[in-house]
Amino acid sequence: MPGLPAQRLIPAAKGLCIISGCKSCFLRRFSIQPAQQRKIPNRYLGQPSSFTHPHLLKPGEVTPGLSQVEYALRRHKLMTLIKKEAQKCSGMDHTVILLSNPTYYMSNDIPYTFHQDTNFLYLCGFQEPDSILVLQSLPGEALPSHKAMLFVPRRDPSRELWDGPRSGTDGAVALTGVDEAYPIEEIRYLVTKLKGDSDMVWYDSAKPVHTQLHSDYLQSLAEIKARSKNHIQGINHLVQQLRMIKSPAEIERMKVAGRVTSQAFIETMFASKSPVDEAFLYAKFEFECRARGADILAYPPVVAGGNRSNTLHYVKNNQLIKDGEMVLLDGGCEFSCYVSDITRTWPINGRFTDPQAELYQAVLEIQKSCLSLCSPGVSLENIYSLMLSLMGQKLKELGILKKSTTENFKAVRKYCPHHVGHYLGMDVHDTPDMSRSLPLQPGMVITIEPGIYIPQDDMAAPERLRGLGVRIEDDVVVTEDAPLILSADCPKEIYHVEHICGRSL
Ligand SMILES: [Mn+2]
Repeated sequence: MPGLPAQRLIPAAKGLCIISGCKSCFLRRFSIQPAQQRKIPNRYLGQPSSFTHPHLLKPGEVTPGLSQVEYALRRHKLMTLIKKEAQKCSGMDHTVILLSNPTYYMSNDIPYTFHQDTNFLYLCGFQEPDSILVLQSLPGEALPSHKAMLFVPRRDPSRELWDGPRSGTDGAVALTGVDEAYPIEEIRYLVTKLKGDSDMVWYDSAKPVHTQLHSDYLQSLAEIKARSKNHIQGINHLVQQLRMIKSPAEIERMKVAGRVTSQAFIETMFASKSPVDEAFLYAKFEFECRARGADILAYPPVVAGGNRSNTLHYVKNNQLIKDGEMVLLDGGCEFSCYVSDITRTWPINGRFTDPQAELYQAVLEIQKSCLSLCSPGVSLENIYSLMLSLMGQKLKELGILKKSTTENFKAVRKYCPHHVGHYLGMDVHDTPDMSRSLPLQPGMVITIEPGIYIPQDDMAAPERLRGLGVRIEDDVVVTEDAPLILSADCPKEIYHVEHICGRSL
């Protein structure tokens, strides 16, 4: 926490370290730090800071747009949830353990671009691999009072020569605002202490995100705790519960991601020509996102021309799109930890044929009806049911299904095998363990993405529609009033799409 009184750093124990119980450790770890030492160091850290990247972060921000106070509040809310869950185990001390991601390698010693585990990132904003966040209830104080600690890689000039600067313990504290930080190896002192019976450990031992850190430090703890009933519990579902509802600062981040992606779509539509390689549109879309400040694409985009749009996760993106065909582009970017996920389908030569326009308009009308339902109290499952029944009607009007099939959802699902949407946030399929039956609440962000897919070889469908696939996807914030469409700048009316594409002809 910023501005946390320095005295809070002194443990209640009488001159002994609460982790290992040793006096030298206490002197080193819990000495009162003058406030200025918690200022951002005047040098490069393992991630952008307001000192090195003033164009990205303001003073007091951990990641762009998100302050130390915001992160501290998230940790406080998590401990409040734990308090509710843990009522039956009164008198116990609670410790939350979250692991960062490891570095993944493309080959030998060539790393992929590092991407942080989003639960870990959500709670501290620290962007380095091989780190652990620990939240520990304070002895003698009621939850949610706690101490936040980061265990991070030591500074190491020989490694930093290759990988770039590390934040170190002082940088980690100053940057994130956690109470304390230690070199990663020192987690073993904490683990030893936690083996006792009065400690409840909140840790996802069944599926650790960093298997090396787990086996080096936490496996024995997880095994001991698993034997004593109720002494270890998963934490993932509680973090996801918090992540479902976005704060105003998070919504602001997502607005930027939606706006940037919409602009990238417009530029990509504008650059459409026939014939064109799917790879060209892929590269154009990525360039336009990153040129506007996006960190990376949020997922491998689908750039599917013609009949390939009927392969839902088509990501090869290596075929030529011919004159007269449509392209379906499902793409999004990550902009300072938050993502977008938008789909548009457009004619590559700038003009819809009659059958293309017929199918496109049907999907657009279904999509708009679904959007109008995005209000508090309605669930994604409710919207899905509406989508299936509207789609049944449209498929009959198009001559694809023979009879009105408002109840025959199985036949409809053949033409739209996926759900109407999902939660969106730091991950594309955000908070995946949260049920889609939950009533929507203000602050939730979802996608609405109906599609109708008619494969080339579907002899049951009218010939004019075979080989066409259309999906239209927007990102939506649920509010007390009308839903806020984050991708509103991305054209989707037929006249608008033709206007944008036509500019390049
Ligand atoms: Mn989606």
